[in-house]
Amino acid sequence: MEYNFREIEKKWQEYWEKNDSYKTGNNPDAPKFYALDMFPYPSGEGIHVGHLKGYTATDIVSRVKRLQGFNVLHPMGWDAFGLPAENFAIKHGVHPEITTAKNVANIKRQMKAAGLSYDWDREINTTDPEYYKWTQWIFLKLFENGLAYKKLLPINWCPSCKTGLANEEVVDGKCERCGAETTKKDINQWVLRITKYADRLLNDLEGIDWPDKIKEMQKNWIGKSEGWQITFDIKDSEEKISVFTTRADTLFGCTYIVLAPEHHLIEKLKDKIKNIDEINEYVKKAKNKSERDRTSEVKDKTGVEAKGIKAINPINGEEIEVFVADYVLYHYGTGAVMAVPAHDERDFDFAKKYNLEIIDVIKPESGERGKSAFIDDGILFNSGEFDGLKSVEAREKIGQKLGDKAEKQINYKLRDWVFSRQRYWGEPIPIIHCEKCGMIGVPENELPLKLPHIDKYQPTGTGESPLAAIDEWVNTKCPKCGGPAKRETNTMPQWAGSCWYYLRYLSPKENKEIVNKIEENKWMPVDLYVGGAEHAVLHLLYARFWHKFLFDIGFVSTKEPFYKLRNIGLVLAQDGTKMSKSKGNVVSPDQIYEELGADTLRAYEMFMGPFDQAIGWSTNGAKGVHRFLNKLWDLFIECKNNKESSINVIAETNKLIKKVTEDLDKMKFNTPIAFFMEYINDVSEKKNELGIKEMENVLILLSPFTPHLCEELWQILGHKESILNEEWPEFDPELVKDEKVMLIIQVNGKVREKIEIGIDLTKQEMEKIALGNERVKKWIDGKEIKEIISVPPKLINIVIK
Ligand code: ANZ
Ligand code: ZN
Repeated sequence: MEYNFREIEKKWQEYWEKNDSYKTGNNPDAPKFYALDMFPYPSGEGIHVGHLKGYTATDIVSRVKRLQGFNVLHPMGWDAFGLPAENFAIKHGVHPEITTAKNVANIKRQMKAAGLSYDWDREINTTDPEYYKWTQWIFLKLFENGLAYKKLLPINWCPSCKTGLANEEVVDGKCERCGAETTKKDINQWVLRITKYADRLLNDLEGIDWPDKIKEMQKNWIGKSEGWQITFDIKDSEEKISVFTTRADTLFGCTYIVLAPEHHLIEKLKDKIKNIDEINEYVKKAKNKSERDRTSEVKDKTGVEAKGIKAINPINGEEIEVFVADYVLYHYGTGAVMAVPAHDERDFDFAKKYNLEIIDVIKPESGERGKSAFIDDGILFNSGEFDGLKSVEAREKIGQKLGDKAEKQINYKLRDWVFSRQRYWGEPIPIIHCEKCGMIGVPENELPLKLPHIDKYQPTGTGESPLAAIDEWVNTKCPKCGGPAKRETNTMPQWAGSCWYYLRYLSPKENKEIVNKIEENKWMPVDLYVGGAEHAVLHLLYARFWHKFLFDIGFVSTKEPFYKLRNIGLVLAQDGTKMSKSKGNVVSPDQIYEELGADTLRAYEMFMGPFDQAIGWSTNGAKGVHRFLNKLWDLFIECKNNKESSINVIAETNKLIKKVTEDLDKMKFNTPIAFFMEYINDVSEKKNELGIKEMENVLILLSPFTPHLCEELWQILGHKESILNEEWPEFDPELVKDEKVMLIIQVNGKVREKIEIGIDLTKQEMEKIALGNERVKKWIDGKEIKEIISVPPKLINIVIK
């Protein structure tokens, strides 16, 4: 018979709620543990089983830590501003305020039904004015410190979302949100100076326990590269061309220069350039192309020679041609490149296409070079006095030799963060534009600057947000001179609220400072942060930036916000593809709660496989876990009046404690379930040997995975108090030792080998070990085995002809 999970789960959820069971711990003598989930945006579809995989894992860790005596902070909230919420509202024709509230209520219900142990007293919502007051406050601080500035920039524009985007939000040339191809648009933008933190964002990755993959992605995104800026004179001109190169060692192989189409020298040299009309035509076309098209490895490289001008290679005085080509980007380095076709692939393709000279100057230290560009470091030749030097050394020497024509330089790929959006559903940027005084921050005591409630919140597409149309809101007084002034009408991007939410949980009602200092000292940093890998160079980079800024101005005490990060592997659909609404293959937790129960869902999601791997959902797999829970239920009910366990069961239980504890420490959630299954199978064979103490220990161990079932059985075993008040069991080291014996292997009665084996090996296992043993093989190889006499666990005699 099935245990009545529907009734049991409801009963305990009500009990926990009524008893405030998951209040944040405040025992002054206990160590702390801050377990954080990436908070969801309140989508109308609710959460799916993929979300729950992550939430269950942090829930298990939180429950284990509580049982181990930690004060645990395990909060949840809503990332409710931004495009997803707004797009949902537009699609359904209901104001985002209303849909957001409705969706929050639904997801909260789903979370409670999963038995997640959040402290709901600390619930936060990024759209709550009392919350975004502080988001705006951080913006003001950034502004005061020169880290927020407004600039006319050609930025990425999504024609479908009708807003500007940050570089991080453009993936392969497409809008990260809606997948539309992005274009460029010149807009006056708020930009945050994240580049000032590039070095620290890079170096501090060292001290945090994050997956290598994510660290690598951040490193590449920051893209630090060290090289030289080299100046080329222009023949018969005062103008000069500076290039950035990481390969100064290849300077003798430089056969032409390439300028980005946007390069300012084109305008300056226009009288000298004989084919200026052709160049201008090319420049116009290039400006409309996306960065992706321009830098694509596979696309044909195009360009035009600037006829009539020559550059002079500073190392040997050679006159070389100058091209304008769009594979060189204006916003990287100096916007100009010294082309070395023999050793750079893009230059090689270009030189081949336009029949330009290719001079080899680097050869491999050993072996032959291939036919196309040889891009590795090697040994110099064709390079005058530098011949024979290795690349690394040559870069330094050539750079030095150039004197004031070369300067060491460090470049970053990271760009400043384009921070304003032309959309309604976001935090208003708290700035006032006054004709006399310029840009003035809204005075702190006037925060929050509330987002006005309007009915026409659809994006305009004009490059201005819908707020620009509300005259009463836009027109205001200058806080400095009192004269007429206008409000900034751009809003913040959806990443703003999530940049600091982990701090708000520490003092969710605080209204005097961004975070209460005592609480901050007590809880930071986050000990475990779990979420999807898709945030690698978005949220996870932005939040580190803001945190470092708050550290600099003295509001947080740690350099990094998230000490340990783990990524959730996707839960795929049954057929191994991504779950998506359009394919109709999304598994809703609601349906599983109803059919198999929340405990089964939790345990199954952990059992699916290693936590960080993408694995397909299997309803049969979930049913298998359900059968296991039923089996455990039946067994414990049957044994509830047993007294003491046999020594064997006690030893087995101790081993279980050890294995489960150790694997949970390593964030392994699948193997513990397998251990429980093995254990229950074993003791089912010897029911009268299973005593009360061992059942209790098993229930405590299992309770983080299946809290409802364990509470119920705990009560059935006669306890009045909740299992949450128990302590995590410890094992007796004496009882978990794997016993070993000496196995003697004979061949025709003569001892040929002695080895240690586990005491509980079967006869077949013993024989396999004996026959596979190298020493033994020498005696039996090529011989016919007549008989094997085994006396487990100590003796084997192999009889040969
Ligand atoms: C000469 C050279 C020779 C280069 C060679 C490479 C290999 P990272 O590591 O990405 O910093 N470069 C510089 N500025 C550029 C721009 N604005 N657009 C496109 N390419 C640019 O790469 C630095 C290298 O990228 C530089 O070193 C430069 O080409 C190119 F055998 O200079 B190199
Ligand atoms: Zn003014």
